[in-house]
Amino acid sequence: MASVRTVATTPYPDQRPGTSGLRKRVRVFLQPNYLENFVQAIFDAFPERRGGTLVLGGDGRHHNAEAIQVILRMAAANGFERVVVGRDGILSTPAASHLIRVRGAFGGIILSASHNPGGPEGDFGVKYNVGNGGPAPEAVTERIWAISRELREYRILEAEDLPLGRPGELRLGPMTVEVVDPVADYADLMERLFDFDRMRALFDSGLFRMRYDAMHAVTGPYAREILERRLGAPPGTVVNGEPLPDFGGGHPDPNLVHARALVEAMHGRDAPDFGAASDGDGDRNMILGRRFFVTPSDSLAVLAANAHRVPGYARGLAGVARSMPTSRALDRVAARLGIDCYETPTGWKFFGSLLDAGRITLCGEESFGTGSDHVREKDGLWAVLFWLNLLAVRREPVEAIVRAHWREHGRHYYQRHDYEGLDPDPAAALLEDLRRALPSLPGRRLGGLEVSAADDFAYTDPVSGERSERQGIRILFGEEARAVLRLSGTGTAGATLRLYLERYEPDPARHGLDPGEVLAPLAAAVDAIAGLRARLGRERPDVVT
Ligand code: G16
Repeated sequence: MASVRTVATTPYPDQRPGTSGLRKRVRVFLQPNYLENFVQAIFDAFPERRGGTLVLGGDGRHHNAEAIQVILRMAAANGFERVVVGRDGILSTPAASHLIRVRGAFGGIILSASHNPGGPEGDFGVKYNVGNGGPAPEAVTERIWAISRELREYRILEAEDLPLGRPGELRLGPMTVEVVDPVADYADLMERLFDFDRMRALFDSGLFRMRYDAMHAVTGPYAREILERRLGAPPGTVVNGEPLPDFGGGHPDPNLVHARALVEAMHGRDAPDFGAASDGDGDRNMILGRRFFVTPSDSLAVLAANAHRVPGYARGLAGVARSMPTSRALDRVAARLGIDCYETPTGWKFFGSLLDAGRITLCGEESFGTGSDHVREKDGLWAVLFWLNLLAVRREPVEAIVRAHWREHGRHYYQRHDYEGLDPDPAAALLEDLRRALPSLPGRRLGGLEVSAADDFAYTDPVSGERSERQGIRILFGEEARAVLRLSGTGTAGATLRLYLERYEPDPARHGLDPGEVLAPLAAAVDAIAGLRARLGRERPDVVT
């Protein structure tokens, strides 16, 4: 009979979850009891967990397999009755969210550092999702952090590793471990939302080619099942489809910089019609047409404007939401549709209450995240299938669809500039000084535009009443332009300062300009106020997306 061991431990001071769970270098997680402490803090935050079901899985990165075994043994020692775990410990983030919901689980633990690199020198992470399938809200993550700082012991079952390679039920002490196919339920859900017959016909026509880059991360098996098997796309449509613990040495972040091979293929002589990619844990997406990049903000707006063409959303949208730094292209669509558009702080967790209350159907972020009320996480492959459904209905190139959208609604030129690996103190001081200067900005002319308002974004959740402050500095130039500055909450090395630039252009004759050129005066104006280059000692951003 397996016995429970109570192990004495010392707290770690640095286990405060960030924008999306606890993310650290693998070597940080390898410190004695580091993982165990955090998992025990999660469990202790929920005394009512006893007898409940936990969903468990991760993106397969380095340390995933070992951590899954530890968490299983700890769940058995902490009163869970059942753990539903993906085969080999694998689940994409959206698939985990779906499983939590369909199983009525108490919650779920997802092991991932999302788009951050993996491998022994890379990153690892632990996220806790609550019973609605979404990331734990801030009140919960703060409670977990408080418990972690006082933690003196954790409980674990003494037992051998379980074989997780085949679906079926296993026993672990008093607990049942149910190993499930990570793909099946999720693929069925996609089949209910989208018009698979029409999408199949698009591939069958022989007039359409697609390239999906799984970046050697978790979505490979999902994309192969859905695109190549259920929709009949030719084999080879999915590239880099084998999940690898180090993502093949790549940086599984689907953007113009890190998904370079896909971007080059989409600009090549024989480019496919549609290109897409997803990230480490499958919740991000990038959408490309032939020689054409769709910004995540535009993608969200286009999906909202076209939702009525897709079966799962044909009944109309209850409302929509975007994170504050995301461009305001979505707001224009919402105004046209006569529905509400909510502006939330960065972090998917802020959409959960709006989705649960039925106030919104679609939501998204500039950080390559788009989703809907089908789960409570952003969903990379879902966004790709939404686009594919749209292409199958409209039978027009991606670029034509986006340009038509701009003609109708105007174009929001948009860029995000990331300054990475900064010394945290000067970066924080820069924002602090800017915060102090905010009252003096309105009325000033900068880069040919007049500042209409400047503030530090604060949000009160309209459903829960929860208040979140200091969520990013906004410098507004009326409807015409906007600059936002904030520190990232997902980095693991130093600080990352993000500058988000947006400029609205209603005139279709001016929709073909280079975003970098359109936004350069705004970037220079921000530099003049905040002193980015001088104070950060950087000539230019490390990544522009
Ligand atoms: C996470 C969050 C997103 C957020 C993104 C960037 O995504 O879930 O809501 O927009 O990080 O956050 P930050 O700007 O603070 O780095 P993911 O895909 O990394 O889980």
